[in-house]
Amino acid sequence: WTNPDRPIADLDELRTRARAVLAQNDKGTMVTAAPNLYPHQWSWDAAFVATGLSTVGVPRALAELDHLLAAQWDSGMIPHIVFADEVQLRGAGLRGAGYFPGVDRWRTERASPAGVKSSGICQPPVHATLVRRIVERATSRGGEDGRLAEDFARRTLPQWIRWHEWMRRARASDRSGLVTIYHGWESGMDNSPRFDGPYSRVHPGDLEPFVRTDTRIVEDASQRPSDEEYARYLWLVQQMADVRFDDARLPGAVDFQVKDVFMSAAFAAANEDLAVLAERFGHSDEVTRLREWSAEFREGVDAAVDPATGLARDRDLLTGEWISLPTIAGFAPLLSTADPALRAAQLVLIEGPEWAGDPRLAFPLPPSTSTTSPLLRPREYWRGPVWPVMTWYIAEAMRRHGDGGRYARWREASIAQLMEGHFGEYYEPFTGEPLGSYHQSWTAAVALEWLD
Ligand code: 2M8
Repeated sequence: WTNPDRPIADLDELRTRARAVLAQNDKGTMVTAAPNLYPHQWSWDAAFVATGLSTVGVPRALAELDHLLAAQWDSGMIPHIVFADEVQLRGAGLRGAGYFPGVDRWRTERASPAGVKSSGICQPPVHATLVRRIVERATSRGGEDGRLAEDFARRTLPQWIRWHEWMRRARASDRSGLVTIYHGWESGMDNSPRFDGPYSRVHPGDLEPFVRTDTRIVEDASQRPSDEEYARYLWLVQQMADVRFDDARLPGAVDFQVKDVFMSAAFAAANEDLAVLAERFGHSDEVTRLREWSAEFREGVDAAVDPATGLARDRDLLTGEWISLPTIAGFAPLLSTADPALRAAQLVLIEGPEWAGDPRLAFPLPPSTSTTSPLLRPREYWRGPVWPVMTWYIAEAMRRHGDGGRYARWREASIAQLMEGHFGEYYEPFTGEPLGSYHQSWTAAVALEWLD
């Protein structure tokens, strides 16, 4: 491939260029997830973006989270997309209408707060983990940044707690310690092979016609989901919109219902982080409940590990079957487990020859599907490429569990991957080619995290 974004010479330049990517994607009130492919605010992207921004300026990082929180539904759900204002986008030379499905397709006008345009589904609840990181970074610096972050934590804690309450109530009231998703988009790993079984049972009926726009931007369509996959994605949106995204009606209405083990592990970790924040910032009455949820989901994730493979499994709720496939989600326990033997076994696996230790890799980093699996598609979105944001999120969880050595090794490999200069959305594991969108915000954000 040709590299119009010339390679990066050193770490100072990496920092400067990563900051420039975020500055260019900053539309004032939101940093769009990517300049063209994703010209809106995405929920979990915003959390990663905010932590990256906090290395540059704490007020802007907090504003990003405030913008997301302003879209929180009455139910407590934080929607997966907050759509940018058309005028704002046009001013920045972008057309939000270029993203499909846009807000009209979601039919959420009654459920979203007044004046807010949002989708009607959620994404992984990584927010509390990253808010904790931002607050700890800012308060250790002290001064005005510290004060602002403390005020932010005090003011917004009730909202983050409502978000977690919603997740537990609407998606895991069965006490399985596993979160239900009604769309692959909720997992954030849209077309991962983990969802192939459940999606094979989704048969679009009378589907409103649609025209994709993503493949106009990522011109090599083989890097994106297929048209068949998109038809299923849109069918599920239609099914949910038809019941107005009413949490109580979704189980009776939607043809895709999966217990998502990675999201559950993110939730376990985030409940502990929220408990720490609640303890520190005047919500100590909430701490016990948050720690109970943390334990419930930690146990749910541990119990989902397949003894045969050592990887954690999702479960198809509609067939009752466990989904045992070698995807990055199988390493969910690295985010959450308190079992040292399970952690040790997973670390051996993830650095072994089927994952980051495969000698054919351009960089020793875990791809989204095992390199030795016949399911691997090295260029296709969540079916094989290496995602820098995943690399950092998992490495950061290792560091928090006291594994600074491994964090340092992954940091070195990830930085080496990013030096080619595109800030790709994802990377071909064997060649290091940047794929998907370029100048992806969360990729720039994790570069800044590595450098902090
Ligand atoms: C991707 O998903 C969106 C739908 O939500 C899309 O393909 O249109 C995923 O990688 C998701 O995890 C991410 O949050 C989003 C924006 O970066 O893009």
